[in-house]
Amino acid sequence: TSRSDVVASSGSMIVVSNRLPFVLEKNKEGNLCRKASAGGLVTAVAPVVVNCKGLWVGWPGIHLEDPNQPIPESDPNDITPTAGLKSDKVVSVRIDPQIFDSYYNGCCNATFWPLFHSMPDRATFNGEHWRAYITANKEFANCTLTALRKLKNTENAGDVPLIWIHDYHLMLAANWIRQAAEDENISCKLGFFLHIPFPPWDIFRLFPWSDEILQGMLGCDMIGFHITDYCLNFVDCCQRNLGCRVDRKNLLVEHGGRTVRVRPLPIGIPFERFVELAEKAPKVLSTTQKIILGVDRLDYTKGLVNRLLAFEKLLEKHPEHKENVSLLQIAVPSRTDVKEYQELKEEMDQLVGRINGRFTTPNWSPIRYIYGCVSQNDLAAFYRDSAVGLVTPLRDGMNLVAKEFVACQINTPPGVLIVSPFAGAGETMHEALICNPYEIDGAAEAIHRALTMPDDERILRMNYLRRREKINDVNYWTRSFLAAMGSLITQEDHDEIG
Ligand code: GDG
Repeated sequence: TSRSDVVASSGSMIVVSNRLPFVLEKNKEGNLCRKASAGGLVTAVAPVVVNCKGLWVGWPGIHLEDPNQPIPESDPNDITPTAGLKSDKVVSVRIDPQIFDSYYNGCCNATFWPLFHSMPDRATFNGEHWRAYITANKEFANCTLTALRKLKNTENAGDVPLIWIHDYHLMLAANWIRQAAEDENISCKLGFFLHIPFPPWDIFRLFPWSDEILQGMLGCDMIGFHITDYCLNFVDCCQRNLGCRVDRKNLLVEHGGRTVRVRPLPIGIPFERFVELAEKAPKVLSTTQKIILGVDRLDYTKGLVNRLLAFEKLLEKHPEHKENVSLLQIAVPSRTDVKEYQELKEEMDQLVGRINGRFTTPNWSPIRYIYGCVSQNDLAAFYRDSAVGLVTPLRDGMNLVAKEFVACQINTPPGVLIVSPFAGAGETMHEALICNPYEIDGAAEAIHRALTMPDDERILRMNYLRRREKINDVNYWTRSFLAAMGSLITQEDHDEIG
């Protein structure tokens, strides 16, 4: 970590997220142990929490039978950023398994996920799921208060702790935390970040309890979204649902005698880590064909069906690519308990079979489809050695795959990134080829253009893309969030503290 990479919070911090930064599992001997999560978010936020002796509140990934079961320490060989998070810095949230199912699979993933991605036809509206969401959010709020009281009684006492709540699972918690903290005379700052899009008002108001969502979020001092569009949607909803006074230019909402700030804070990736992975990863693709790469959770928002159809159209309209290109699609199993996801799996299996059946020759198959997860090393090698990165969601908060692809483009000439304008990434990665995944012919043409793009144009576009992501990496994002909360410690302060 170079000096400029140091991110520190001026006070202590409590991160609240649906999942802890690791999951608990039973090993062969039946003992609980931690399994670290490798995501960019955890990598960026965990060191800040560890440095400021902060706490992390979240669900541990399994339903613990014994309420007093202690959280195990990390494995001594664990070198991930969460290893520094000692068990007394972790507050694990326990929720009745049935309630958890209605909250998580029901309200979060069958209601908010499709609705916030502007796919209301896929959303179910169910009072029981909503009540479970309220119960779960109350439990997260209670655990956060436990964490706050814990901080008040430690060496950190005296500073104003920052509470950072993550994502659509926890949109109600802030207001309850604020009220209870006020009642107990504990001061704190509350911030929220939404990792998915915030929908326009005419979609948002389809949710029968939409006022409660806004009131919950407005318990914060600052609310962050990836891009300005989502900020404006939120401000709009506050004005139209709740009648709040708002300032669109400065992104402010007046509510309950307070002014809540709203900010676009586009997330980035650990850029240098991906460069390093790409430099070290051994070659795994032994092929003479050019590879078009897709990497996604198997989710209907990611536009996978449209992508396969566009690739089929490419082979139809530009037969010169037959036997010369392959589509490598990695689809990571996700939310397999939800019906929509099981149906999508079926649809993909059939479509891959149909297209491969139609075009395969004795020496070539057009689609290589991996339903599963690959290692970080292999992923970096795929990113590095692909000619085209195909990121075509129908809707996506940001999309980190687009950013990881450009970070790994260390070869000359580099590959070409294609990105959908309906992803947050499409909003900022201007030098990518922008492609509307709804129009299959146009998408096929975009792939053709990427495959035939001259080297000098590839180099120029990729240089710009890489420069931007290198500067605006995930540490920059964390710093920006802390700065927006007034909690960023400056480099000078940091040097003084030593
Ligand atoms: C949500 C928002 C927003 C994927 N396959 C493998 C693998 N991955 C990793 C990727 C990437 C991550 O998973 C996926 O991130 P995305 O951003 O693409 O998508 P969501 O999971 O939907 O995330 C999204 C994000 O939150 C952050 O705010 O950008 O819009 O929906 O990091 O590398 N990793 C490994 N093997 C795989 O097979 N190791």
